[in-house]
Amino acid sequence: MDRSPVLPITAILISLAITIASFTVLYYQQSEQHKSRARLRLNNHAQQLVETFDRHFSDLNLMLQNSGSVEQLCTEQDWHYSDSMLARPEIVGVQVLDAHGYLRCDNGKLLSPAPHVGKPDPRFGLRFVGPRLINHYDRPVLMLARTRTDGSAIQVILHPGWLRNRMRQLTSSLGFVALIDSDSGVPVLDIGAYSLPQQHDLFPLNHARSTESQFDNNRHQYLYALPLLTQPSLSLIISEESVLLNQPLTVFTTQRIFLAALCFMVALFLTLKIQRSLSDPARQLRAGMRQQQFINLYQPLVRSEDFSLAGVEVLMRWQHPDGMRSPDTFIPAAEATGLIREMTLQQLKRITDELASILATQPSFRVNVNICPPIINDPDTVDSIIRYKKQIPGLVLEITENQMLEECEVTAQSLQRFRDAGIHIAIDDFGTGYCGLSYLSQLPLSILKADRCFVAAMGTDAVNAHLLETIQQLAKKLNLSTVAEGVEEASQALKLQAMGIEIQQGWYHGRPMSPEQIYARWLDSQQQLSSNPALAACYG
Ligand code: G
Ligand code: G
Ligand code: MN
Repeated sequence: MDRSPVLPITAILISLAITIASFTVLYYQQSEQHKSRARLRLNNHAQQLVETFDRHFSDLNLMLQNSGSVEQLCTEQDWHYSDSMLARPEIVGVQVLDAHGYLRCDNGKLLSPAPHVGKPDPRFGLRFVGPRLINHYDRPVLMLARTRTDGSAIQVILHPGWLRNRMRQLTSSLGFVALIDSDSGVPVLDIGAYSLPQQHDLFPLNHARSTESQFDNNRHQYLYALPLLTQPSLSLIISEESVLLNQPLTVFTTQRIFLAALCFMVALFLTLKIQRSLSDPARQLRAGMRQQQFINLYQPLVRSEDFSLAGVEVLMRWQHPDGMRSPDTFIPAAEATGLIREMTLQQLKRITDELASILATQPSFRVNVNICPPIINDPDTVDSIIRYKKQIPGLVLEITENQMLEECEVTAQSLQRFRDAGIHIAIDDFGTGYCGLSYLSQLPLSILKADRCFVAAMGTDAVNAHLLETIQQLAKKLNLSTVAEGVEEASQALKLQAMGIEIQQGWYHGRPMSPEQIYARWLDSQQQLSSNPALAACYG
């Protein structure tokens, strides 16, 4: 049977393919996770920084709200207010403006005369100003300011270094962090190379946004931006080079190698198991039976005296998708698995279908079917075969001599039951077995089919040249009829005729053929009979 596909090399290749595929999927998933984690980490940095700024700004807001009047703040007694403000690390200056726009004191120092710097913004609430150039400061400053109910305002100047320090080292040198104007995206304070996506609709920014694309600087970057809660006109924006975020994982880690090895072993185990079950002979035979791939061929059995068609030997073939298979390739497995029983019953059913018209018109038409010990030793199958006697009146069962070796009580009983049912038994390949001859007289047999080697030896000077005659004499003594197999030449056919052998079989008389061919052959022989009434009377 088909044991060839069970080459472990295919199983290994399949398992290897499965392992590589799983490994790739796993690696791809882990890299994707790795990438999204890198982005999340950046987002978290930004959120934490915004929280820090918000915490400080909301403290300042409270302090600006809960301060005294301009007069109180700018008298020497209350300078401790400025001192407490200036003690905070994020503040470098505190300025008090009166409602008319005069700067009344700066860092707790009364200014006299007070310079006019412009009326405070009439809107309440914390506001952010800057970067702006102010007297005494040699560079633009960032301010938080609040206008109070009396129209006066307090401005605190933020320590740019304090802000910058917090924003430092959150990205690589290729990325940047910036405080920007939420409406326009113009940076107020930035660390790194500030740039924006080439096409974007980020501004005005009123909620957290992220995007990844080609930036104005022609680099591919990831960006995350979110407004401050305490000061929504300001947003924090953080950006990093995509290549750095997408840095590939190490391909072979101990964990992944271990998983791959495990996967390979499981895949190999399963593939071998599946292969084994697919190439299981019983499974293949059953599939063949289900798909009706087993067919009958019929080889003519002819009468010696006139070579007219006396019947057929039914020979099975397997029309496998890979090509026609001869019985030697599958009968042994069918016997070993016991499937031969079902196959033989199906074969008998096919005979009744294919030879229906012959069987109906010529009940004496011989139909030789090969059987084997698993059939003989199973009483149910014996029953089933016996039931076919009605539809196939000329049924003859062939069993090889060697199979008689396994002769036992059951065999004898089964053969007797066949005999009682009128089914004749032929000994196939007679003369080649290793058993004695005693069974010939003990078992209910009808026919000896002399092995084809005896026909082949006839007329030669081989030692067995005359054994066929001996077999014929033996058969006569035992009241058995003789069939000669393997007749390949006219000279052999004529010799057998002269010897008085009843039935001949062989390529000379016809090869195993299809039901249609055997039917045509039978029609021919019927016509010959009808043109010869004397013969017809004999064979009717
Ligand atoms: O047809 P071929 O010469 O390939 O047959 C080879 C052998 O297979 C023969 O000895 C024949 O007895 C056996 N064989 C053929 N058909 C059947 C069958 O239907 N059942 C059994 N049991 N043996 C068969
Ligand atoms: O063992 P059994 O008699 O069942 O075998 C029959 C087989 O012998 C057939 O399947 C057929 O293929 C083969 N056979 C039939 N006639 C001839 C013949 O004339 N010569 C040879 N060599 N084989 C034959
Ligand atoms: Mn046979």
